Amino acid sequence: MPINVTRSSMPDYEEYIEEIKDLWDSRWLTNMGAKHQKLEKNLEEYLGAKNITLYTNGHLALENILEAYSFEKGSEIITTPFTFASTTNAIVRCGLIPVFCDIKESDYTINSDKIEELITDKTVAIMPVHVYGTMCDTDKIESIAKKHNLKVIYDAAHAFGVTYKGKSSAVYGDASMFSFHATKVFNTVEGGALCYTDSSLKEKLDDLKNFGLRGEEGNFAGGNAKMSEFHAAMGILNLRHLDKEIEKREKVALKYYELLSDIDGIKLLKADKDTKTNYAYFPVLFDGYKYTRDEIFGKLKENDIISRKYFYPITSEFKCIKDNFKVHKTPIAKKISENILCLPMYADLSIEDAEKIAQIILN
Ligand code: T4K
Repeated sequence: MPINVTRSSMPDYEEYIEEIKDLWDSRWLTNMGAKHQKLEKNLEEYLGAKNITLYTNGHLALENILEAYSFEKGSEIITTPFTFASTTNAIVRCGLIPVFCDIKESDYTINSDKIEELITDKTVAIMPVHVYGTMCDTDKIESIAKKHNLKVIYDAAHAFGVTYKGKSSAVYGDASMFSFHATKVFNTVEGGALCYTDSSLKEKLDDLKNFGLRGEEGNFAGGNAKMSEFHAAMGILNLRHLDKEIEKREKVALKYYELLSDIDGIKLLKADKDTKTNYAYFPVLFDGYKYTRDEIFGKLKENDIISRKYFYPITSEFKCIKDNFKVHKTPIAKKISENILCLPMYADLSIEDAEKIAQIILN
């Protein structure tokens, strides 16, 4: 069995069977059933979020929040190209224009010092990404947004369970999207959620994910992005075990830090003092190391260890983006993207395997 970049966390088989047993009595399998409601409530408590709406995946959650704000088509959203395709695609698929801002070399999140120069009279929102679970410069971003009357929608796909300055990642900005995909720290197989400050959006978001219907009335042409009861059941159980899973991830991270810190040409990402991280990913930057990122990737692969180049290339270099939009140069994002590698990181990764991975990189 290869060692993959991640491995889904799952509850015990018996625990899951016990949790879904009652679905065979109720035959209520989807459409905001009892488990959906329970998971929403449990998440609200866990995250300390004021409003939460569950989704079939994180991507549709992003599209729905953009739709919920009813931005005029052709409006501009300032965002980062150092992210998964989903962030940029959500903007484009909603008929909006992505405006790419460079990232910081220190933690790979959007460079808030470069946002203001990108604002035009068409700008309606900023969509930064808490990449790898590292929180963005929320104070600065939100003060710029306030000054220019813009929304802040965080792509918090990686930041579930992270706290920043003592508060949950879910409470920053106007809205945050979490991904509950199988590869995430907390998963519902596929799934996602929006947390948002404006309670009046609740009805709209509930309707957007349910064809735009309210009773018999079709108020607008919504889609279908509902989370099923089987997925919600997975979430209820995975949430129960989440803190333990994060503790186990921390042990793996500490081993990597021990073996790979202070090596010439290797840079590790470390949470700052204000952030309690979830150890979602373990990115390593090879900048002037004796081997390139691609050589390390290949060497690990020869040993059946599948690391990943998250996020290469930057999304602004995708054909569908560069052929259709004006793309600002983002040299830091480009450089990081060409030199970064995410090492295997998951709760059940053994310390021996983490040591083996580090030794391959060092030798
Ligand atoms: N914004 C950001 C910043 C994101 O990173 C993402 C998703 C989104 C938005 C959108 O959220 P979702 O709509 O997905 O909820 C994966 C995930 O599919 C994707 O969710 C994630 N980001 C992205 C960073 O990674 P791939 O194509 O790299 O996944 P894949 O299938 O190669 O899997 C990676 C490894 O994970 C496998 O080698 C083994 C392990 N794995 C995978 C699956 C599918 C498991 O252990 N279990 C599984 O079921 O995209």
